[in-house]
Amino acid sequence: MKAPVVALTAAALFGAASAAEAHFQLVYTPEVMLENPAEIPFKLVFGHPMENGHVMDMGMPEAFTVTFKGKTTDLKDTLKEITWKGAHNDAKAYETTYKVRRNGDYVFALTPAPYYEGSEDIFIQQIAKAYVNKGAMPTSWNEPLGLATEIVPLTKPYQTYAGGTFTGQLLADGKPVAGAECEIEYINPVIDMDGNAFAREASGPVPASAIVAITDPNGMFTFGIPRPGVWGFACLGSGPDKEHEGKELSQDAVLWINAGTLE
Ligand SMILES: [Cu+2]
Repeated sequence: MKAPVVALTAAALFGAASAAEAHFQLVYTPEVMLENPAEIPFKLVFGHPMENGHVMDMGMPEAFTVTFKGKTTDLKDTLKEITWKGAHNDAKAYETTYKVRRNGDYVFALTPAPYYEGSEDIFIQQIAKAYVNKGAMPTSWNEPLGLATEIVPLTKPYQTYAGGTFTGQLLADGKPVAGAECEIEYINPVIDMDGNAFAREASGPVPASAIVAITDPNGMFTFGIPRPGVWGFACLGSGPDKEHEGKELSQDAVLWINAGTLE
């Protein structure tokens, strides 16, 4: 009779932890500024990257696209289900690869299936964007994609710096969203691309509570980037859809940026 007790304890722990930890929908590829044509790998994982907390099962995403010079290509059929090994548990995630050939900005956008969060009795859907550039030639990184909700970068997202800042504008149905809470995290554990895993030990510091910025009347927020790495912004509940299967839906906008050093 020991196993059920252990399972219950783990669930209780995760429930308690998820109140303090922020969920982030990862759209991760290790190299975001390419010099040469390359087939780049993507891992789509739903987790708690700063605390290296538990990972959550993803359903088949509603959409995964890449937009290059105004043309959007559907990549959903290329997605493969994988098992992602978190520091504390395993979860269903997805992977794919994409061939980058031409110079310019590639904007990847994921609309995941709504995720049921039992501890809050709500659904969460984090519509997430990530950027890759080839040839150091900017093309469209500062243009909105027209997603239900999205963060539009006003700082080049694949090339920001620790000690510098990042500014974004939060939109829903193309209009600025004022007063939204945006949680901010970085990916703390090392990502094992071949092993589909977060490293068990996360080396970086974890703040005592969530880092948060509130959007101004024009939907803008600015964040001073304290350390290099991959930083994520999750603006909560900004999307137009508020309900899924009769329950509350938090339709969030997520954006990933890459911060280096300039020394
Ligand atoms: Cu959580």
